[in-house]
Amino acid sequence: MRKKVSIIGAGNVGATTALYISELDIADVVLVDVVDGIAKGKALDFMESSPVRGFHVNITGISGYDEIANSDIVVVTAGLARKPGMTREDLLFRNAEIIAGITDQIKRKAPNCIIIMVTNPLDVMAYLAWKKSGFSHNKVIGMAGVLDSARLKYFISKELSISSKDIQALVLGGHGDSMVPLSRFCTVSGIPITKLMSEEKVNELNERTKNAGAEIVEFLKTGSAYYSPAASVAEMVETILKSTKRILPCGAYLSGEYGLKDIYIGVPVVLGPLGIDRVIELELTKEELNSLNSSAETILKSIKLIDTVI
Ligand code: TXD
Repeated sequence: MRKKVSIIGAGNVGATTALYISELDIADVVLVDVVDGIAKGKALDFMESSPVRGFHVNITGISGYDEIANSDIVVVTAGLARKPGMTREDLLFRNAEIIAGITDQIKRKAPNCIIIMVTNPLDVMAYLAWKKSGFSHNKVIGMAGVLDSARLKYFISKELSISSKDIQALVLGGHGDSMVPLSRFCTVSGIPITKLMSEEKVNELNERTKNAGAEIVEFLKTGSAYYSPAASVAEMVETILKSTKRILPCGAYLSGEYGLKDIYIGVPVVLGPLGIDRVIELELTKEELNSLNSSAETILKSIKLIDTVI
């Protein structure tokens, strides 16, 4: 029996994730979108590329939830983007309603799956999905750290004119302005990054990483990044399905680690076949811990705001 990954939301991130996962040839993919025909049309289009691209898994597109039954993983990318005149809080409420509804469906139709949350505001939506689903917290995971770290790795590779393959970079905290890139843990083939570039350059690349999402939005005007987010989701899916137990930065539930409780936030975890195997707790400096705490404060504030939906 092939593994099954369902993706809720067949927009930019959802559809591209479906494509990357299919090309890995590791799981059948079910693509769901509330807009009738979108998922079906894209799925059929992908399948028609299979003879050329050489994958054998099946991609199905639907507008209901029956087909997500028995999914090993459900990736949630559905939601709204901020429109002109809409505040971040408006967006928070609208997406919270959408995610609450979707989580209900997941709970009913795929009660044994692992949920990977992608919708923004990421850490808050991951918390909401965990709470609403009643799943154990190791089975609800947020995707952000893999993307943020990938962006930092790319900037470092460009700066040093070297392969990004040998770069290890770690970004913690919430997904957004408050993320915490940890240059102390950033290495190139074991060489600390600070031995290869000046502190100013490190800071500059950290800042660019924090603004990387906004940098893309500024170019695209009508949407946000999707190739790199989708690639990051696919990496998490592959890690889970192949049981490789890699350490990846993910949105994880904390119950005391880093001095934080009852929150989802980006930290390094061992990602196993059952979801988050364990959270890796690093010893942080006072300054790093302060940044993580202020990131956590922002997330906790938003969680409080959607109390009624939860
Ligand atoms: O690092 C990260 N976590 C992120 C998060 C990186 C990139 C994008 N990030 C967030 O993902 C972004 O802020 C959004 O909240 C989601 C999805 O972004 P995307 O760019 O894919 O948005 P689109 O193209 O607008 O697609 C959203 C789709 C669209 O087709 C809607 O019709 C659908 O979601 N949608 C739904 N599908 C199913 N069920 C419901 N209820 C629903 N509501 C909307």
